[in-house]
Order: sequence, then structure tokens, then C-alpha cells
Amino acid sequence: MFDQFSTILLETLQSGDVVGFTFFTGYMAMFAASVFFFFERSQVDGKWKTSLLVSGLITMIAAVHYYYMRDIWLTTKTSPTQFRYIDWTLTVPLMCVEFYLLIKPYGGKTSTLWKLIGYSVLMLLAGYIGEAIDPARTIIWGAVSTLGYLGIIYEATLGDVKKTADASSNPEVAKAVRLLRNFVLIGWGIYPIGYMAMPGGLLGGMGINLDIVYNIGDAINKIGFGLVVYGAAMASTKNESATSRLAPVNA
Ligand SMILES: *C/C=C(C)/C=C/C=C(C)/C=C/C1=C(C)CCCC1(C)C
Repeated sequence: MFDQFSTILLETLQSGDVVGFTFFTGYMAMFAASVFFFFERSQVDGKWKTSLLVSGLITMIAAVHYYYMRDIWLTTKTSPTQFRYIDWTLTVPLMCVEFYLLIKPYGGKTSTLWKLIGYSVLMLLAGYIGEAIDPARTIIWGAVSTLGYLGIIYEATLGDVKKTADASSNPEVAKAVRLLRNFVLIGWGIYPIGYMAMPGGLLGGMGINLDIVYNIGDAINKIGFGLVVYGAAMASTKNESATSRLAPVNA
């Protein structure tokens, strides 16, 4: 009777399973962050509510995938590559939407959003092929993927995203775009390290575990992105309500 039960129970986390530990912690952190972003929506001005909703959706989508990835890891001790890429296919474009929502009130265009999404599709598609379909040519696919990654960095550093943010009358938006760009430049830069650690990759054989690197990257980037947007929305809500209180005095 107990035997039957034990086969349907979750595999236990063994002490020393660092990868498994990061899957559990990642799951819980994403879950908690979602609750935080959803509840804090009520604190910000109307035009920022969608941004906070999207922050919560990003971490919630990740939490659900971590729930499954954790089980796959514990039962098979292999990388849950498919679930990883399904998660990224949903969450990375949503992170592009975060850029767009910040600049939208100041004339941000949907064509800018589509450009960012196009770059992320290129980045993820090539990455997936290099990891799951054609691992013999992992370096070539990694290079193709990097082109998409550089496209996103360009848009946020010199392209439309940056220009619209700078032209906005809102210093909080310009600052948030700068911070998010730093996440893309530094935080997202963590992922290629995991990718290169694959057998046959540029850092292969160095004993780096790809899942640990990806799990750390996800926690930093998904929660960090949301917190930057949250900070900007809160600061900008406070500034605007202060200005509207002053207006009658100045009039
Ligand atoms: C929440 C998930 C995020 C922010 C995932 C980001 C993923 C990347 C920036 C992946 C980039 C890659 C390269 C630039 C080259 C090698 C292949 C990838 C897909 C790991």
C-alpha cells in the first residue's frame, strides 16, 4: 500500500542536490513575487497598472514552469529544456512589452514592440535549435542567437526605446529604461554562459551546470525587471500626485 503511494509522491530533494535546490527556491521566489506585484497594482496610478500586471504575469508564468521543471529534474536528473524554452517564449516577449508599456504614454510605437519581439524570437529559436535539435553545431546557433540578443540591447541603448524614453517629460521613465537596459546587458548576459557550458560549447567540460546558471539568471532577471518597473511606477505616481496638489497654488 505504501509502495503504491510512494510511486506517485514527489521525488524527494536529496541533500547535496544544488540544482534541485535552485529549482525549488526559484519556484517559491517567482510565486511570492507574483503575489507582490498583483497586490501592489492598487498602489500605482492607472497608466502603470498594466505594467504591474505584466510583471506579475511574467513571474507567475515562470512559477508554473518551475513547478514542472522541478519535478522533471528530481525524477530524471536531466535538463527540462522544452519547458525552459516554452517559459522563455512567453516571458521574454512579455519583458519586451514592459519596455513598450513604459514608453507608450510618451509616444512609444507598436512597431518598436514588434522589433523587440522579432529579436527575441530569433534569439530563442536559434538557442533552442542549438540546445535541443542540432547540438553538434551549438556554437553556430549560439552566434545566431546572439544577433537577436544584440538587437534588443541596441534598441534599448541607442534605438527607438531609448530615444522615446529620453524625449519623455518623465525622468522616472528614462531612468527605468536605463535600468532595464542594464538588466538586459548584464543580467541576460548570464544565459549565454549556461549555454556555452553545454558539452561541445565554448565552456564545455568546465563542470558548470547549465540549469543552475539559467535558474539564477531567471530569478535575477524576472523579479528584478518587475521591481524596476514597480519602482518607476511608484515614484512617478508620487511625483504626479505632488504636482497636481501644487497646481492650484501656482495658478
Ligand atoms: C526570463 C527569461 C529570460 C530573460 C531569458 C533570457 C534568455 C537569453 C537572453 C538567452 C540568450 C542566449 C544567447 C544570447 C546565446 C545562446 C543561447 C541563449 C538562448 C542562451
